[in-house]
Amino acid sequence: MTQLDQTEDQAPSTAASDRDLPENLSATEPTADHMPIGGGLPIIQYWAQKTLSPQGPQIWQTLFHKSACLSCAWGTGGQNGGFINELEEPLQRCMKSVQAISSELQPGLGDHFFARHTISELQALTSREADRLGRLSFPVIRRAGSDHYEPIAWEEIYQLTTAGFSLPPERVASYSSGRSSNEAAFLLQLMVRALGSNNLADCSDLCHAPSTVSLNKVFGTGTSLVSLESLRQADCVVLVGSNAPANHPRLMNELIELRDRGGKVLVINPVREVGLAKFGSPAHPLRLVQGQDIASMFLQPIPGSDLALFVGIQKVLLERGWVQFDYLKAHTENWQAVIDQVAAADWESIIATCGLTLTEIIAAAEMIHSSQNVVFAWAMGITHQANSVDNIYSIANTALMTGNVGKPGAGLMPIRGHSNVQGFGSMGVTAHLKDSIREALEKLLGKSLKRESGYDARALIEASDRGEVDTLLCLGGNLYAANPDLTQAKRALGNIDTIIYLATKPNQGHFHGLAQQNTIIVPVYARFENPHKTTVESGNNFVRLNSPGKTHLTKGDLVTEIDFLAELAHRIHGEDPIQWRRLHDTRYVRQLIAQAIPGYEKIGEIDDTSAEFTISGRIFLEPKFPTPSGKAEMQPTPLPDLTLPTLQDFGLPNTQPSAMVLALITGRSYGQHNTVVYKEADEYRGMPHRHCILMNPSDAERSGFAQHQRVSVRGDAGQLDNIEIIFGEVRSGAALMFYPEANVLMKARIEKRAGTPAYKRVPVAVFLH
Ligand SMILES: Nc1nc2c(c(=O)[nH]1)N[C@H]1C(S)=C(S)[C@@H](COP(=O)(O)OP(=O)(O)OC[C@H]3O[C@@H](n4cnc5c(=O)[nH]c(N)nc54)[C@H](O)[C@@H]3O)O[C@H]1N2
Ligand SMILES: Nc1nc2c(c(=O)[nH]1)N[C@H]1C(S)=C(S)[C@@H](COP(=O)(O)OP(=O)(O)OC[C@H]3O[C@@H](n4cnc5c(=O)[nH]c(N)nc54)[C@H](O)[C@@H]3O)O[C@H]1N2
Ligand code: SF4
Ligand SMILES: [Mo]
Repeated sequence: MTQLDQTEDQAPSTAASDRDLPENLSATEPTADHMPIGGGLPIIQYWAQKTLSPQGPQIWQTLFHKSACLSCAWGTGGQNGGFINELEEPLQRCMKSVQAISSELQPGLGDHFFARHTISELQALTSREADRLGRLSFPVIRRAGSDHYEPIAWEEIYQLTTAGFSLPPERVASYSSGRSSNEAAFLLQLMVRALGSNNLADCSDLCHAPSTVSLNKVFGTGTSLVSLESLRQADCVVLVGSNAPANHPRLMNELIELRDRGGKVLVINPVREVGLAKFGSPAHPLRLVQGQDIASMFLQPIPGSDLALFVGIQKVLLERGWVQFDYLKAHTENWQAVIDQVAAADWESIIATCGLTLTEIIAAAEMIHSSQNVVFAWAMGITHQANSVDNIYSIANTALMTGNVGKPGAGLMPIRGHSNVQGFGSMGVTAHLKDSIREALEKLLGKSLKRESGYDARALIEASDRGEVDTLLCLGGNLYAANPDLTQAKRALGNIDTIIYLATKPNQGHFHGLAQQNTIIVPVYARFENPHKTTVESGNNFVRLNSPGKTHLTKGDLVTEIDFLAELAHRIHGEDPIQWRRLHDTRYVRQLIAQAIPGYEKIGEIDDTSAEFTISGRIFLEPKFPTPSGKAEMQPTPLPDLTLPTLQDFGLPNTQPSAMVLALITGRSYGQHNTVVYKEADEYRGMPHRHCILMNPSDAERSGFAQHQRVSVRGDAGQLDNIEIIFGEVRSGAALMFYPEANVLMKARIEKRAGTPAYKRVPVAVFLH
């Protein structure tokens, strides 16, 4: 494509390299050498490069701003300053935080940008190129049939949006991504529910929904049962399906300190992620270069088989008399059925399913048994599976059998994704609302609300594909690229009449996810720019207060999420029964939150006290749970069937040479945040660009493939050609590729109870074209 022009609203200090245009991007990329440790010197180099660049002073200023980090849910930053964690300890912010800030500090897109570039042209941009265009700073609309976005006046935006939301409530919906504030989230769901719609899809539907579903079922609570303080008292952490060195870097310091005090870390991951073996943290400068051992034991099961491993561990516990029956009898229900199931499971099936040896399973059980306080933590390797809810049950059962829930230093800890994704759930942004919140909202609104579940993210795409959705408001995110089967996602969004995207930066979704009639992009302020206070919730159940800030986009025409939603709600609902316009005042929103959201009472005083707080009723230091019986309700866990299709099922002859079927893991590199790519290469995995497949060398050689060879990868929804083979420490039979590029490949196989796609065990054929 032709060179895209520079953005016109130049920020005072912008790194020249950041303004490189798409053609030049690859020139600035280093080639990927394999890093021997996670973290390490590249982090310091990145910090130095960014903070000493012309954009540096702005980055520093933002890092010191009293607001929570934009990036992950570990929750660094807040009222005490950008570098403080919830135990008020001063810490560095990780590199990802700088990446996220620097991306929001880009200059604004000029108001003529979209006149100069057609949408067809913009559709050719990669994720990184789209992000590097700069900040959205003027509202634009794409009208039916046009190949351009064009400027639009606010009045018309509100008219079109109000008209869109005046249609039958079952035909309107929202989607959100967990970067916005609690206040915006609360307002969004209140507005949509007051219409009579529960179609509040959220990125958590594609992420930790299985954790919410399963924890609620077993413990009557949907979030982590462990506080950061409690994690500090653990002497063993079982880390399952998480690439924390890349995605939750500050968690690595906790693991380093745990190892330093003699504790153990059991890592379970089909990919031997280098940072999980050894990590160099800037918080421990003496060991930055050579790194610190993280995993005391590293198990690489077959993708999707964790449940079998946990049942195996339980079987060892049972056979050796290590199950804490006193605890089970006193604090759990249904334990006998679970024990019977474990006793009946045969070793042969367990071992065949998980692909680990009996010796490895015994060693894992011994490690858990011999520890005093064990925290079980997990992320997408567990939730992105067709049986993810059972997966989490199996982890919970293991924790309960060893008495590791409901005491200091132990428990269950889902490691959340987006920096406020958990807050969105707490605020009631969900297709499946808890009765307690519904009742509180009914009181607030003075009317009864619909009880049936609405559309979650996948159901929203399916309904749109059937032509059953007319209006969609997206509060952040990239619904298009986050979904499986991008062809379907594009078609489905194309059936919707009106889509309104509230966003800080352009992404591929804005160019591919076009509505049938009107697609509107509303530019919004980032967290640290809002002129009012807001709050967010960390994955450790801690509420952070964000101070007001300023934007560098002084020539732009942006709106705050709160102002947009409050104005829209007022136009849709008038003054009854809530004075919707009062909701422009975030303090008032917080007062409503204090009334409606369980555990959030203290938010009502936060404007006066500035006191951040742990949400009440979430952290369990005693084995008493908010279930009907007060006990944990254990669930049976059937072994999964992990049979892969054959080459023939992919339309290839079974005898085809140089071809094989693999279980593909799709996930992130450390240089991306979800669908937004900041950096093409992943040095830690030795992947020089985004179009690589990480394979086990013995698998490759057995099928006649060589390192660096270019192959085709075919799934049940699409094919990618010219993919470079990179050898890596992936378990035999598995492979890894990057999302969102890989999302063209697969149809969604859905975990039925949670609605979450199985992004981590995607059957694919790899072959020579
Ligand atoms: N830098 C960065 N940070 C992020 C994000 C980002 O995109 N970039 N995204 C944020 C969000 S929204 C989220 S949800 C989190 C995601 O954080 P993670 O869950 O850590 O991220 P993923 O890359 O999806 O994959 C996690 C790991 O699961 C492993 N895995 C795959 N299949 C299996 C399996 O069957 N069993 C086991 N045990 N492991 C398996 C993969 O090898 C990988 O190491 O990170 C948050 N933080
Ligand atoms: N194959 C595969 N697919 C996956 C996954 C996977 O591992 N594999 N992971 C899944 C997971 S865990 C998740 S969470 C989803 C992520 O899905 P989403 O949350 O929908 O996607 P993001 O890429 O995080 O959204 C990024 C966009 O959010 C906007 N944004 C950023 N900050 C703000 C803000 O403050 N306000 C507003 N209004 N907008 C903002 C910007 O425009 C940016 O381009 O993807 C899922 N899809
Ligand atoms: S660990 Fe997460 S919250 Fe903490 S600084 Fe890094 S990205 Fe931000
Ligand atoms: Mo996520």
